[in-house]
Amino acid sequence: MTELSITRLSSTQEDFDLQLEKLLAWESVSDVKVNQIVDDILSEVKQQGDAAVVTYTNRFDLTSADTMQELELSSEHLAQAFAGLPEVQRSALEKAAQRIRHYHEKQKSDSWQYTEEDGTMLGQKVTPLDRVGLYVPGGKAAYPSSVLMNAIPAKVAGVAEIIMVVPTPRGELNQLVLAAASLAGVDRVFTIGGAQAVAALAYGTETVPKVDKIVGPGNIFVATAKRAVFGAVGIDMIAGPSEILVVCDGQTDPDWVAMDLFSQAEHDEDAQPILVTPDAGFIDQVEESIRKLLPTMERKEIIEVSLRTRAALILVEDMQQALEISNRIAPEHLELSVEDPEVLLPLVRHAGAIFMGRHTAEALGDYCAGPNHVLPTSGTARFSSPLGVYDFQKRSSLIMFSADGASDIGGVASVLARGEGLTAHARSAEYRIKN
Ligand code: HSO
Ligand code: ZN
Repeated sequence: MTELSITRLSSTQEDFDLQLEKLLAWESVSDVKVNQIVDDILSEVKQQGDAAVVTYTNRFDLTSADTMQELELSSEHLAQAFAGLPEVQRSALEKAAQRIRHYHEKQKSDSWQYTEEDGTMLGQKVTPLDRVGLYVPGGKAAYPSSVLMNAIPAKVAGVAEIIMVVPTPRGELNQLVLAAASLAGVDRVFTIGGAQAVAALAYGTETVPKVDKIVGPGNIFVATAKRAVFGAVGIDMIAGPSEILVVCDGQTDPDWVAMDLFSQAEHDEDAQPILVTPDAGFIDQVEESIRKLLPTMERKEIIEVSLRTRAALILVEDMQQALEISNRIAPEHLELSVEDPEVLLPLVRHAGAIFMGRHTAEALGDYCAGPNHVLPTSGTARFSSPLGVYDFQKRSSLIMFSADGASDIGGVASVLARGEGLTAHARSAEYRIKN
């Protein structure tokens, strides 16, 4: 452990920009071999439906199902998973779900319309998606919290049916995941995973209903399959490894900062924890804390790789510069670990979620603060937003002309249509022009 060396950068070093770029470089998933395998699975499921899903599930998840029915869990089964949890876990899940629901209620948008003087009405009608597929990974990344974070906004949006898929290697069920599904109001659960599950959701099979959008994280096969079916269905985003950027004034307990960095590092060897501070002594203190605390961590092997390969401790001249660098990185999670975070907030332009003040551990946001923990990664916070109710609602434009309105504006359409050489358009509009 004493070997651990974490990249240190200083904004005054000559090659700082280059080093920063290197640090952030991240290959998004795309692999020729994986693409080929996924394409084969997708087309087989498309053609053979249930039979292909059962075959692939038995092969990859080491199960022995004869029919797709055997791979579905009843709602009683889910309810029992919830009822069977220890009381502390049940009430923690309930409390988290309640806070997530309350927060997301605020995101709901309503239809609107306005009427012009001649009686013409224009507006926008908001409709929830009919059916959504929720992918939940098996194994080490099976997070009940992610079930809540994906399913609750869909429910709040008014989605009629949520179909969850979760692989169960060797038939092992994760009771907390099932309990969260029950609590969040997931309608049906199939114990399938991988590209075959994505295909079943995207195309539908005899048993698995075709959905309109697939959300939820997964491994490279799942991500590749989601990319491939995009268009046939909607998808949420292709998430990269977790990231945390802590901007600190040097006054926070270094143990807290070290643990906050660990909290995302423990997700994944590729996770990226970064500290930015104008206090050189504080960098030494945090590194001290890291050395002291790392051996005590259950996931120390994962954290160690993340720290060694993707972390950085960055020294800057002042807070202003700290925020400039943060904006360049556009981190998934930004902690403003300072006395008065409100002063810095106007300087923040790109971040998935902003955790304000020393007491706001990012981990609180992962579970129960209320906002969504599905956030843009790999710099995509420059142009995208947390998962939300709006991802499960769509909008239709409303147009209703009065006779006077159509007559009035018909001339404009006619002129533009003739300019485009589209005579049917022009005449269609002209029919509505009075005399
Ligand atoms: N930090 C993860 C979400 C999560 N954390 C789930 C714990 N459980 C998203 O970046
Ligand atoms: Zn997390």
